[in-house]
Amino acid sequence: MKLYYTPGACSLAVHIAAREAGLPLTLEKVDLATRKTETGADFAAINPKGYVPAVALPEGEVLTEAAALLLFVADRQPEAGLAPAPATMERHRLHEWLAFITSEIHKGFGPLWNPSTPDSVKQATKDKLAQRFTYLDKVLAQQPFLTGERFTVADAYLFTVTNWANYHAVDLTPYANLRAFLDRVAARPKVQEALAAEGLLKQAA
Ligand SMILES: N[C@@H](CCC(=O)N[C@@H](CS)C(=O)NCC(=O)O)C(=O)O
Repeated sequence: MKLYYTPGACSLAVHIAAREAGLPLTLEKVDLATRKTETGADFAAINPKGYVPAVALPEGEVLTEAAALLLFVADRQPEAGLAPAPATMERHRLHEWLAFITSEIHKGFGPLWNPSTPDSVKQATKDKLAQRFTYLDKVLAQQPFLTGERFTVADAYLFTVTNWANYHAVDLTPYANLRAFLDRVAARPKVQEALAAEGLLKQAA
């Protein structure tokens, strides 16, 4: 499968999940400003919604939406254990986390990416994110990953979007458990591979 991605964007979650699953993956970078891919293709013709992530499947279909893609990746390689079995309570909990991350954290950062957002709205956005991070910090005080002891695709997603705090001076200092979670996920070899492939690892001086 081919992942259309932009370095560090929400597509990174799908990238991490695919590597964790051991799925064969090719990457095609998208310039969101020009809507062109690195091979010169018109991205709007690939995903008319105009945003990453998008995955072109070997069968010829293009699938979009981070949460849907994360479940797709997990289900394509169930033995990797990145999602509980369908129709179990554990699976519903995973859906619950994916919906929370999409709507409260991923889109919770939305106004901070827009240069025309007034400062007052930026501050209100950060205040709301702080409430969500406080909640996550309490959950992660009890367990290493969102659904418990096991890394799932929801952790790849939370890792990706919480790291946007670094771009927007959102202070994560109060959330020791959340910061420990970010370190725990960052230390995973497949996560390091994904970060390196997207050019996101700092070079040693
Ligand atoms: N609803 C989509 C939103 C994806 C999204 O926000 N993508 C961002 C990068 S993280 C993007 O490509 N933004 C460019 C745009 O919206 O034009 C999803 O959940 O996958």
